[in-house]
Amino acid sequence: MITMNEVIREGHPTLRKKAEPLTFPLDSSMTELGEELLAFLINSQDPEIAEKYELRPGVGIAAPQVDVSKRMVAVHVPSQDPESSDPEFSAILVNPKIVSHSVQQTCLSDGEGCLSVDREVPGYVPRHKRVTLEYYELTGEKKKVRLRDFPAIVVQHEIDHLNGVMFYDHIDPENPLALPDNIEVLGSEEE
Ligand code: SB7
Ligand code: NI
Repeated sequence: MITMNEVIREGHPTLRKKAEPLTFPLDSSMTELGEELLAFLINSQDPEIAEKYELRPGVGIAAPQVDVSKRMVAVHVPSQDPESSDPEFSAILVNPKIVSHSVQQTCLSDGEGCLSVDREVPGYVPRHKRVTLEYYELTGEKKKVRLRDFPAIVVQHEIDHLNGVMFYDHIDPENPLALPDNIEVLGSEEE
C-alpha cells in the first residue's frame, strides 16, 4: 500500500526529471504501480482510512512522486454532486498527452497544493480551461477524452510532474496574486 512515506518531497532530484515513456505490454510491476497509485487516491479520500494511515487527501498522483520516473499518473476526481457515487473522472493514465487545448485559461481561487510540497505556496496557477487528452490504459487501449475545469486542472498538474515541473513554477514571482487578462477563477471544490 502506498502511504505518505513513499511520496518523495521537494528537493528530491526525481521531481525535476523528465519521466520515460512506457512501452506495451506493460510489465506487471508497472500495472501494479498504476493500480496502487489509484488505490492511494481512493484511500486518501476516505476520511477513516486517511486518518488511520495519515494520508493527505489527493485527487491525483504521478509515478515520479513515488520515485518512479515513468510516464504514468492516476487521477480520481470525485463528483461535485454529493448524491452521486461515480467520480467525475477516475483513471490511470499511461503516456498521457494533451493534444489540444482552449485559449481560455482558468485557475483555482485557492491556488494549488502538492503531495510533494509540505508548505503552502500562495498564488494563482494559470491552466488551460479545456484540454483534449490522449492516453493509454494499463491494457494498452488508447483513449481520447475532453476535460474541462477542475479535472482538466488536475491532469495538467500531473502531466507537469512527468516533465519535472512543479505547480509553483507557473506562479508569477513578482505578484503571485496577479491575474492574467481573461482568466476565469474557479472556486475550488467546496463552492
Ligand atoms: C490542486 C491539487 C492537485 C492538482 C491540481 C490542483 C493535486 C495535488 C496532489 N498532487 O501533488 C498530485 O501531483
Ligand atoms: Ni503534485
